[in-house]
Amino acid sequence: MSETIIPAEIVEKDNTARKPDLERDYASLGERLDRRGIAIDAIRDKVEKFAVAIPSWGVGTGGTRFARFPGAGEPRDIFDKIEDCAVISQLTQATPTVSLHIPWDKADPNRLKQAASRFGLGFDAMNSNTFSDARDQKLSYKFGSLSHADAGTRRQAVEHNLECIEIGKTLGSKALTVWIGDGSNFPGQVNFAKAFERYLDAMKEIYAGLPADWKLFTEHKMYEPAFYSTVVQDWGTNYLIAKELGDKAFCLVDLGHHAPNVNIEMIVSRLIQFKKLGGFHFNDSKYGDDDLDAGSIDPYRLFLVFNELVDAELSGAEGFDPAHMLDQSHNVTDPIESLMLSAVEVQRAYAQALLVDRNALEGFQDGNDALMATQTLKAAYRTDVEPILAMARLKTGGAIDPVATYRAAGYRAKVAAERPAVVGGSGGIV
Ligand SMILES: [Mn+2]
Repeated sequence: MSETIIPAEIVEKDNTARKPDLERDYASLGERLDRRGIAIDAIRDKVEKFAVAIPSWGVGTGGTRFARFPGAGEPRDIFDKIEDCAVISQLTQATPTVSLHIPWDKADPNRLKQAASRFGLGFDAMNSNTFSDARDQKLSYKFGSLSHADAGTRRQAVEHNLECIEIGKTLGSKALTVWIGDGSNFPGQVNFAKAFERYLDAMKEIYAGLPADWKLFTEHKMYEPAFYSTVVQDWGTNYLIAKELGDKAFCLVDLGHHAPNVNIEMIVSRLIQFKKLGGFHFNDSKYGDDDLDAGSIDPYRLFLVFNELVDAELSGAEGFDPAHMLDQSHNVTDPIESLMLSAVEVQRAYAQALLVDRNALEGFQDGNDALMATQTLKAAYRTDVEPILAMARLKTGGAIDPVATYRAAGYRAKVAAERPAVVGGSGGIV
């Protein structure tokens, strides 16, 4: 039995007060879904099994290029971060793993493993960092890392990724995510082809160090920190990388790493079709890579992404097993609250996508009935699945209303007293 941070009686008290209403809402929704030929318990069972990883860096307050306004009781180190992740997991029962970032979270791997297993947490993908310089680093990444013109700098970046794999092996991680800041700020600054060639050569060395049962994820990003070109610019480049490297290499889709209005759900479909979808970094955006909370701006787009994922799941697409992680920046909210609600938003999109009448949709598609095809998606999207999500949490020991329970527990005030404010601190969103 793993330890819980929020006292069980507080969760129990809030759940007891909310349970009668939830049961009525669940029964009512069940009846309506039944009329559509959907068994509510089957949807709830799937939701219960759905998991999304929490990035260790997400529990700290984020910032912008202008400023960072630290919140109270911010985690001081990776062990505090693991405790915050344990709270999110306890109340939502949707986030059983933590994704570490090296070197930000560097610590004795055995101690890390012990700290996480205390709360029943596991480790998701390892994230390397060659987009900023660590304190004791020999060569700078100011002008790139895996694509750097200097062989010594590339070697150092490769070694760092291999070290991340080594740490991950001890932790029980099964994937390495590589995101690089490499690119250029001026036309002519780098030779596109040569830089990409150097990147591919370096990635091949990392890939060679990957254990047989691991996956390698590469993440594309169209701009920032480089503002004219980036080496891993778009999903096409990302696909080429995964294709060049081999069967263990997959593309990671960060929802914020595209130009505005890009049809991300179609990219997802393409990557599934060609067996290269590795997984997601969920967040939302309005103007660019805003790193806002998942589902906060355009929940319909999140639903449409899940519509593709559920389509693949139900059709038994070969090798389909995407990783889910949140990757967002919490600048004005309590990160724990944002992450809990974001995990729920991702679950919500999944549950809604499960409600799509796929036989009817196929018929409308074949019959060129555009209006009814799109209405079929809307019918699923418009369904308020909150009772399903809440019931899944209640059944698995979570909170019916995670934010209400979290606030009732006074966790933030408690850790604010224990954790003195850190000056500076690491931020960073990849
Ligand atoms: Mn990301």
